[in-house]
Amino acid sequence: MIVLIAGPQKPPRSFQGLGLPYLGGVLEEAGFEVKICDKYPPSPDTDDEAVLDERLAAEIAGMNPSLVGITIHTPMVVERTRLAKCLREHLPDTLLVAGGHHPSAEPEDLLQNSDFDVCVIGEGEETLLEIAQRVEEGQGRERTDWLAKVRGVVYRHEGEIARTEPRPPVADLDSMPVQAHHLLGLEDYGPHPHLGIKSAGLLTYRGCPMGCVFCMNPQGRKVRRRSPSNVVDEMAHVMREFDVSGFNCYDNMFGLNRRHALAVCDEILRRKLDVTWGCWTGGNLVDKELAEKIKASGCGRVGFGVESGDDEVLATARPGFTAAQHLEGIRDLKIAGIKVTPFFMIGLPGESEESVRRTVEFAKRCGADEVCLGIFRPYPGTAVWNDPAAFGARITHGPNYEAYIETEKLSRAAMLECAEWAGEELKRSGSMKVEFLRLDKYAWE
Ligand code: B12
Ligand code: SF4
Repeated sequence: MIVLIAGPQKPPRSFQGLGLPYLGGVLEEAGFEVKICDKYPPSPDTDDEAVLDERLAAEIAGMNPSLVGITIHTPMVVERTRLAKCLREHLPDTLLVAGGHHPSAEPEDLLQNSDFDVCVIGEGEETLLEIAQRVEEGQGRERTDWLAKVRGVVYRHEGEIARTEPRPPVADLDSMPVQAHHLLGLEDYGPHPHLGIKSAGLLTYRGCPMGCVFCMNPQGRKVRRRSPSNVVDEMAHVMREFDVSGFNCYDNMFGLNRRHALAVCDEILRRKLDVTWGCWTGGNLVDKELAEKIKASGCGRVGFGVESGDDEVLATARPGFTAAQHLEGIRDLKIAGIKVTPFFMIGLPGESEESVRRTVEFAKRCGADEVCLGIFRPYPGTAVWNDPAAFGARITHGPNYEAYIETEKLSRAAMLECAEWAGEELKRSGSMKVEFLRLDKYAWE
């Protein structure tokens, strides 16, 4: 038995991650028995996550797994490390594997400061399968020299941390099995808050060549596309099997390859699939023709990564896009009748009072009914984290990868003031709903 853990979230859940269903699908296809845990065991007596971790670990120990894999996002590193400690106490001989954004960015540090045995770097399907097969053959955590032959891992070996050569990303996405949604318990996910209906995640391609300085993408830069028929086969299958009528497409940028995006929409239309879906894009990747096509194929909502309304900030942080292009993209989507939610970050390298004002002007001008504004939190593995000075910024580090950024023109205090002002100013304009997200509130500041 292999147990994979994401979250775990407390119900009600509505956004479903695709990482574990992909991993679960590949393991099941190879004959492994797999369980995905994405929620805590019911515990009406407590909300204390340390207690819940302990209960989850005891429950998993009862399954007697040969391997436990856990997804870790940077802001959750303390919680997942605590869960790994509980698991280690119950399962002294079980291989504990970490994967996802954080282990891909900071594997050495994670291994030095946790009970994990192995970090899988980047896309996990082929690497986890190989590890599972070796464990099945009898390899374990007491002697880890066998891991030297597994590409794409960092692992603990005789008191040292060792890294193997990188594994190339999955080349043929069409050959992958359908994600194991049945392991996720898709039945008890609630409606998607933006689409308003029960929906599943979807990827039509992987990889991103864009190189935004604030991004770390385990999929790497090489773009690999699924064939449109393979994408729509999966949509039809998931709708049939899981009583789902919507999809949240997590493609990094829908429309990055215009021909591919058009072909996916055409395939949905050709099969007359009655589906509602949402996606993410940016710049002018979606033009008038594509916007009309995605609307016709059921897309009701697009999250739009603008980030800044200032061209200088964009040139540093998000090369390849200008504010005018973002405006054009949003306009084409809106004209096609699609609900667009632009996302902005205050505090990217180069930010100043002036650039924040431009962002606010952009948000007012773009005609969105709803915008989402956040303060930029730097994450490990990104270009700006690795060398903030190269982008004219300073990063102050706290414990557990908590960090904030200052630019040449804005101190932390001034940045917070500007962000508050931006949020208030947009709310005052009265023309849109404003969501203000903060992932950078720290006790140590
Ligand atoms: C859907 C989603 C969610 C969902 C589901 C989360 C989940 N279980 O995956 C919800 C809404 C719950 C969520 C919440 C959060 N999320 Co989120 N989320 C996403 C989103 C949009 C898509 C994820 C996805 O399914 N990708 C597609 C799959 C195929 O890729 P993947 O998840 O990377 O998985 C692959 C590899 O990473 C690896 N892998 C992943 N896990 C594991 C585990 C093992 C054992 C192995 C071997 C390999 C492995 O193999 C997978 C297959 O190739 C991403 C953005 C993005 N485009 O990736 C953000 C993203 C992952 N989230 C992010 C963050 C910060 C969060 C939150 C911390 C936000 C918050 N404070 O609330 C929480 C934390 C959740 C938690 N409890 O742990 C960040 C992570 C940044 C970072 N450096 O860590 C991202 C990148 C968004 C961003 N750009 O800021 N999220
Ligand atoms: S933020 Fe999006 S567009 Fe930029 S590099 Fe990351 S995935 Fe690509």
